[in-house]
Amino acid sequence: MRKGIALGLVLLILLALTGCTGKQEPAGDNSSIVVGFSQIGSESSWRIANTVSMEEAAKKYGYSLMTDNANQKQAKQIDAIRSFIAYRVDVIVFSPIVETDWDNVLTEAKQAGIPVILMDRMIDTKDDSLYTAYVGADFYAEGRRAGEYLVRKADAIGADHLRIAEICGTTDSTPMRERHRGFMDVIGQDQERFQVIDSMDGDFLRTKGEECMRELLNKHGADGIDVIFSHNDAMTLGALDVLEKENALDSKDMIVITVDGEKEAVDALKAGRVNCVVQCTPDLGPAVMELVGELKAGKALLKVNHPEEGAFSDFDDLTDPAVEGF
Ligand code: GZL
Repeated sequence: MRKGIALGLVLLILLALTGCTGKQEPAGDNSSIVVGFSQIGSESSWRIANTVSMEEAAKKYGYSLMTDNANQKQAKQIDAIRSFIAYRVDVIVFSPIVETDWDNVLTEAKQAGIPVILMDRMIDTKDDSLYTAYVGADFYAEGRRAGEYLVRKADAIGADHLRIAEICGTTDSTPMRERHRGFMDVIGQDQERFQVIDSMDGDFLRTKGEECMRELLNKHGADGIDVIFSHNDAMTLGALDVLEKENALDSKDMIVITVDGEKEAVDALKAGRVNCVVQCTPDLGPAVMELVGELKAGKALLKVNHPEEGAFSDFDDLTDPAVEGF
């Protein structure tokens, strides 16, 4: 009898020392909760602000955040997700650079019992059990807001035919596909009045926005373009640099519509260089970390979680302090 008690005591002490008493539920200390985060890169001010949002929110919740920067390469994101699986993180969060080719690695995460939260962009999959929730913009609504602004502007200036040049984000990314679709669903109602004369891939990069604008001016001339619809501020600011360097706006006004809402773009709106800024908030960290907490508490998550967003334009009182960028 005595030997049995002694053996049990030794076992208990060993288990306590090695922590093998099963998963410790965090009692106020959340540092045991590890979040693996695969970020696309740092291609724009939006992306940089988004990374800061995730890091600050993880710190506020007390979670350990393992961040990997994929430098715009899907293969690096897949490698990062596999390393998170090997490390056995509690939750994987990632922003898919493009929508396709995620099923294999997300099946591995599912088989490992690690929940996945999509942040910012969606994936194209037939099996939506591969992710637990999506936190990010309704890009289709953003595209519609851009189109609705243009219709309002055309009415205000009495334009009956506007030639539109589109500078697109990363091909096959959710924001590129859905901003385009939403915009076209609005302006496509009146194809006489609104004609998209060209659409180029600027990959959400300021440098490529410059390249696209130079090519558009070479192909169509400033007099051949009435509207620029650019899928993010970085490309828009690059395009504006070229328009101003080429003095292309001396001969005419161009209607410029951009998406994101970074400070430099809102300042350009206030300075009359841009006509409409559709908001896309990068501050998704708090919503993501809230869902991590709910997951760990065993709660069911809402599958799709959109932030509140709007738009600023030259129809607004731009002296209103609410008109500000991130
Ligand atoms: C949108 C985000 C896009 C931004 C770009 O949620 O995915 O990627 O619009 C960023 O600025 O590069």
